[in-house]
Amino acid sequence: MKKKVYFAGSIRGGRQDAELYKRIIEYIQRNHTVLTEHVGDLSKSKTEGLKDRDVAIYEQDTAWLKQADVVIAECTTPSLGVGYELAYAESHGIPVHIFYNKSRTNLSAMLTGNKYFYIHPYKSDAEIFPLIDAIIQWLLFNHLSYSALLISPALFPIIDWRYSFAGPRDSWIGLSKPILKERLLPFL
Ligand code: 6K6
Repeated sequence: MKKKVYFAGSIRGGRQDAELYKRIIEYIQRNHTVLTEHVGDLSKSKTEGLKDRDVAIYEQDTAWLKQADVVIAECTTPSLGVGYELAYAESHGIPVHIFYNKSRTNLSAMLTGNKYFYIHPYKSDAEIFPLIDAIIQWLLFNHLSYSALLISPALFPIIDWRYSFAGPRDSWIGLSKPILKERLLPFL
């Protein structure tokens, strides 16, 4: 299942890490959707854009934030916009993972001190990619457990509890194939 990732990285705060943002975005895009591909666009400078476009940028970015499954932010280059996005995601209950190169920056206490955020200090860029895999695996696992939790009460009336512990060979907690057919059909 494809996850929607909001990648946050500095634009007007400075473009010195834009190359790294691009690599992270491309890595996530192998299997998932990055809503904010432009953050890694190397052709855009920090002075890019007309002020009258800013309202549209704010509205588009906050709409994307609301739909995101996760925010992944690279915060080595400090950015007011990224800081705002992190707080916005927190206020909407979206999980936030923050990466920063600990030899280059001393991250704000407003981020490191907030237990809502998952903070990932790293030494070399290569450490970022396996962590991103783990973050997305965790999201997928949570999604599955949440679906199982929602489905389980629905299964209650169709389970034949007599077979729960010692059922026929083709049954799983009382859900043998004929029982499934007989009891699921009326719901379909
Ligand atoms: C497109 C590509 C480069 O510049 C643009 C036009 N400007 C923006 N387009 C889309 N999102 C933006 C733009 N400027 C800032 N943002 C959002 O704020 C991004 O999602 C970044 O994560 C964050 C960067 O904030 P600043 O304060 O460093 O600009």
